[in-house]
Formats: sequence, C-alpha cells, structure tokens
Amino acid sequence: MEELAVNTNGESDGAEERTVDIYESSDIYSGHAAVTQSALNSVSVNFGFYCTSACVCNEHLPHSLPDLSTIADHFCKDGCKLFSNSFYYISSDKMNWKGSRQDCRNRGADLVVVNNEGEQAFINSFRRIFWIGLTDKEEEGTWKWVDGLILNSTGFWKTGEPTGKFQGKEEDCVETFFHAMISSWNDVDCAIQRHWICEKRIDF
Ligand SMILES: [Ca+2]
Ligand SMILES: [Ca+2]
Repeated sequence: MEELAVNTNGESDGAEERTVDIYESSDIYSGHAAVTQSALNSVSVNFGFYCTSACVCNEHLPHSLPDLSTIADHFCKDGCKLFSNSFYYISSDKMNWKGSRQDCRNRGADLVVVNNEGEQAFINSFRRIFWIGLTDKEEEGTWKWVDGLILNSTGFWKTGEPTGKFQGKEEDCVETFFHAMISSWNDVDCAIQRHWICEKRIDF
C-alpha cells in the first residue's frame, strides 16, 4: 500500500482529491485483493495521519470515521474482499435466495446491491453464478433491491431477460448466470441453490 502524501502547509486545495487517492492508490482498494487485518489497520492509520496533519481535515472528512477493524472482525471473519466503498463476502456454500439473504443479514449486511457498472464487473470477475439482492417477489415486474430502492435503470439483464416465468415456474429472483458478459443477470426460480455475495457498505 502506498504512503499517503500529506499536505503539511495547511492549504485546503486538493484535500478531497487526496481522500479519493487513498482508495485509488491503495493495493487493497483496487481489484479484489483479500483484506487483511494489517491492511485495514494501515487504512485507519493513514486516515489518522491525514487528519492530524492537514488542518482542513474536518471540513472534508466526517468527524467519526468507521472502525474498519470492527467491521473486519465481524463481517470479514470468514474472509472478505474490498472494492470501492464496500466489503464483500463470497459464499462457499449454495442456498436458495431467501436463505442466502438471511446469511448476509446474520453477518450484519445484505445481498449485494449493484450500484454501477464497476461493481457489476467486480461481481462478474469471480466467474460464478451468484444471487444478488434484486427481486420482484412483492410485485411482479417491479424489480426491487434489498435496500428498498426500485431498479430504475435498464440494469445488467442478459438480452431477453427478465423472462418472468420459465416452464411454468415463477422467476422472481436474480442471479448472475451469464457472468462472462457484463449484462449477466437472469431472473430465475428463487428456490434453486446458488452461491451468494453479501455487501457491507462502508459509509465514510
Ligand atoms: Ca453496492
Ligand atoms: Ca429468466
């Protein structure tokens, strides 16, 4: 992980840029390297170093930064990945959609909500079929994320999906069946067994 350059002259220019640089230049924040305790400590230390060295810190950063070590101890106890502003747990087991979601909730998180193409590419990079946190169980044809938001874009459906039904079975849950392509989503029977991916957001 690169050292964070610290502004020692007290100028505010670029303060927010530097904050972003922490993510972009850090080995653990790029791609999907495994998170280690020492890496997390390093991030915390760098934040602390920045905050004590730049007098404008409080204008640009929240007063209380999340305790990444605490998150790591709980959510990452079985291993996790870090990408952008979230931790991810990749299941080794398979379960139906409901059981998968419950496992994520037990970890203090939820099934992944795909917020942008970068996150979609990250998920697909595992080359595995995952449950994601998208369903139309409540209202047929209205796709809703587990965080309560309605899917209001075209999303990343495979061409021809969602089909709604297949061979007489309702397809109310979403999997990354076509993970070799960016548009990997397929709606499918919620009862089938799949790996799943949980997301724990870090709100800085
Ligand atoms: Ca997300
Ligand atoms: Ca389908």
